[in-house]
Amino acid sequence: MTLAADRLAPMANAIRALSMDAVQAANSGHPGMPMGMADVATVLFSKFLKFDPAQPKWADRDRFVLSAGHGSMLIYSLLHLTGYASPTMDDIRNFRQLGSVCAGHPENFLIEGVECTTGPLGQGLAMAVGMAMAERQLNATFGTDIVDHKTWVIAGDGCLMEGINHEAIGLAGTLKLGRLKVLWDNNKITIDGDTSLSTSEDIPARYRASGWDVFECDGHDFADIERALAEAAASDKPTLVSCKTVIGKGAPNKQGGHDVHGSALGDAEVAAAREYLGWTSAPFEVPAEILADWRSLGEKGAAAHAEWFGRLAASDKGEEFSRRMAGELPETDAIRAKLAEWLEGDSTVATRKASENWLNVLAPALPEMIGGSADLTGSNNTKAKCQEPFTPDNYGGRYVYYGIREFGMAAALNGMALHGGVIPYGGTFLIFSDYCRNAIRLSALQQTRAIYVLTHDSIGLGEDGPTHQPVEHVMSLRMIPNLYVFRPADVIETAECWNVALESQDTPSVLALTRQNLPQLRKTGDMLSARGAYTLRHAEADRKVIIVATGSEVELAVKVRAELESQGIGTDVVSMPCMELFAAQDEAYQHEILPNDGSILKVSIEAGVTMGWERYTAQSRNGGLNIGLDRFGASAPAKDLFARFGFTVEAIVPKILNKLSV
Ligand SMILES: Cc1ncc(C[n+]2csc(CCOP(=O)(O)OP(=O)(O)O)c2C)c(N)n1
Ligand SMILES: [Mg+2]
Repeated sequence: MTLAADRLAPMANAIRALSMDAVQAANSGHPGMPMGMADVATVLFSKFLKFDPAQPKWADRDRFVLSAGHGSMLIYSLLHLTGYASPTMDDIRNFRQLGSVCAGHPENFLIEGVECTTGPLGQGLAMAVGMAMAERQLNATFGTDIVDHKTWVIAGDGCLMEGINHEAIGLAGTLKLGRLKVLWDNNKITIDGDTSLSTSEDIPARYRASGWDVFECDGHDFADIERALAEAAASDKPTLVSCKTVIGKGAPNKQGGHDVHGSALGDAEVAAAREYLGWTSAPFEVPAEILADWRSLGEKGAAAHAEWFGRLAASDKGEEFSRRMAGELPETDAIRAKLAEWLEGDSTVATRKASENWLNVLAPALPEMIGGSADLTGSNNTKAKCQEPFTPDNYGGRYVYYGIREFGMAAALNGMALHGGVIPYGGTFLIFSDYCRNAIRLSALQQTRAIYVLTHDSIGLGEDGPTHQPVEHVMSLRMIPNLYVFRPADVIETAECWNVALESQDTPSVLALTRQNLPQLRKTGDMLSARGAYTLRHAEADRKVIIVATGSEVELAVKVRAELESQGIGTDVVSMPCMELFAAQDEAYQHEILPNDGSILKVSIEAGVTMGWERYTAQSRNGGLNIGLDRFGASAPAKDLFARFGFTVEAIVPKILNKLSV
């Protein structure tokens, strides 16, 4: 059914009423954006968006991203009004309160109909690029019968002003993501005031220059909105629709000003808005006929969903598609067999190279893996032989050339993972994890299986010097909750860490990998890295010392141990490729590896900041010892740097002996 324009205005006013009342009840939140975009959103949901409220996770639904996440009441209103089970009216009543799924900003892990967590401006749109990429990849793989949907975004001035916007739209334009449609809430207002205070950019020109189509509409004229959205939908280019709106539209004394952006309207203005809009219902009540119009939209979606399901059931690719969308890995013995074979080998390689070698095992077995790099393919070793480039001419490709767009890449990984059906990974230098850090944080918060291949992980990269040498990065990434930070020590641990990363559906991973070669240290054991830490070498003499090390410093720890043992000092070496996984083990296991025994000296060795290592060494003889690098590195060959900064047997053994003797 199609709703006539005179039915749309009350529907939009329902959004306005719920938004202003919820913000008023919470005395906190952002009424301006939902009220300003209510008309555009109503046209989008009633005439264009493909969705089925009864099945929020329908694989072929259009994706809707509220990039301007501060306007969260817009999406909560839309989901409730169209008949999604969540949020309920009670949730909306309790907007921003403990226990309500209607959090301050939309959270994908609280409400099924929320595609991604937004609020950090710019990232919603950049994640939408990843969603649109996943859609094309799966379309190429499974066909239009099964995968054929758009990604719609509502973005504000802030989303377009953020630097990541440049990266995101450049990538989308180059990849010709024609199913990506961005509706710009062009209200010329941000928090501080008029946008002219801070920007004079010709945004349509910038988008056009990036390969986008641009249309414009009066964001409060239903017919004009419908015309512009129809033009956008018909375009085969990624498309921006500049929707000229009035922030806070409907609040007669406050609309159009920046005060309406982010604070409750106040009782008097809420009453004035009711009058102005002709809205006579009590707070959190929607007249039955208006609600019925909203609910009628779901029926259309249910029918489309049912037809789609018929096509899926009839397809010989249906089962594989469903497996991928469920995020389950295929049954394969090849990977396990290969790891057993590797254990018998004796491979001296950089862990970045080990990662590449392992990718050449994984990628053929897991067709859902989509790799890429931010212009460091040859350094990150991220491309498997079987992966063809993902290009506008070949969306079936599985390797993305992201260009020098670390933040955009990281957000795209999130978008792809959230879309589902693909397992994305992307590479850059570990030092540039700072460039994408907030997207890594959002991977963790959103519980996406995004995998970051971050190479050149310490001063061991050598000559590029301190601008390129991570010092604080590994430890600072460990501070992000729900993120696995892996620093494998050799070829075996690298493969194991990859396996754990792939099996972790709700946790993103960072693989911190070396530039320099490392010897194979392990010949036995099955997936020991999955426990986060394990005893790699047991003391032969009476145990007095336990050395805990990660990555390239495990080799050094093994050499230090040999020297200590030769002096009769029994020493364990614990390799700790993943602190978070070790912390998740039961206490018995943790105490077996690192006993709470004050007679044993615990020593950490890691070529990075020592802060944080006390957790594992302080319960120890004489307070333990932390060998690390609490300063910037320098430009020189790696061997000279390790010597200069004390990462040698000669420098470390006396320190340990000294600690043992005091
Ligand atoms: C990365 C980031 N920086 C700053 C903020 C804080 N912030 C939230 S909304 C906003 C203004 C955004 O302006 P606009 O997108 O035009 O939204 P409008 O005021 O029109 O609703 C700012 C600065 C944020 N959420 N994310
Ligand atoms: Mg604005």
